[in-house]
Amino acid sequence: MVKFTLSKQVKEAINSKRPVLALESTIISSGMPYPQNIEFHKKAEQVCCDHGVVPATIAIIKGAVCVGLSGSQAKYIATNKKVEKISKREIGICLQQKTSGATTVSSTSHIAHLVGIKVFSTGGIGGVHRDYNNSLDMSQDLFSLRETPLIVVCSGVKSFLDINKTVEALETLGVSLVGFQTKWFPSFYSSSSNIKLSHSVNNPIDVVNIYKSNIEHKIKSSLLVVNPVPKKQEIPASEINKIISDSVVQMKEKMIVGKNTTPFLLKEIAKQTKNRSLQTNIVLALNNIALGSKIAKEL
Ligand code: PSU
Ligand code: MN
Repeated sequence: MVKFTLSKQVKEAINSKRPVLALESTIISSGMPYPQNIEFHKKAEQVCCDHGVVPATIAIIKGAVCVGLSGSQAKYIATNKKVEKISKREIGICLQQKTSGATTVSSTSHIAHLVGIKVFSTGGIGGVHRDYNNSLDMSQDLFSLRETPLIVVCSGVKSFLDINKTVEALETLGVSLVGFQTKWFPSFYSSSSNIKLSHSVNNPIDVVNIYKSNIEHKIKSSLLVVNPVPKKQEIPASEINKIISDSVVQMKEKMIVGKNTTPFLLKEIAKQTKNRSLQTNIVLALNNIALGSKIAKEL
């Protein structure tokens, strides 16, 4: 029998069927620097509470799968350098070695599904990397979306990925994709890309109805809801693209590969934009948490 360490709040909410929203911890440990990461985490929990939803941040702490973190556990994830970025394939390894891991979209969705949580909000999912033809780097997030029946709310994929290939991969893998009040696939820092979506919805009820219908029809993949960053806080593609290409060059020079690429690029882009990208990242993630909370309540 799998053991989970559920916080008291999360346990009570799941038992009494009150709304819960899953949150990942890699965005805290390697997606943002300290202290902005812990401030973000506190705001994230506050947004959930304001909507009457219980936040369930997922992480592995010293060999225990935690769903819902205490203040000190969150601080540990936000500050301890020993905390590794753990994808789905590393859950067992982390548990056996009794180490600590911050969960990505793939591991967070897997664990959320196991404990019966149905809605998960994050910043941007992983996707197909720009040099996929050479590196074969395609995030495990895409495969977990194929295998896990959740509603996942995000702002698309970071524009340092290959957005076209990622959107194709989502279709190939059978992930249901809808834009929230948009007809365009968002590109994380920017509210739009030049990729037109086939479907969009205007309110949380529509999302819930599509999800319920998928479940009734035994569809096992996720429903991915893409929610653009508010226009006021976006960084237009024209401004961010040059910075992204420069950061990708840096990454290649430093020979950064595999799971270190995403954390490196997020950091490098934040440095080059003097933290403007970090502010945008925080705004869009909180916006996704607000929408995820509304959807969780509607369910
Ligand atoms: N998006 C962000 N910040 C992040 C990530 C995504 O805004 O920190 C993390 C997520 O946890 C996502 C992971 O699952 O990056 C993808 O990593 P990779 O490309 O190595 O699969
Ligand atoms: Mn990868």
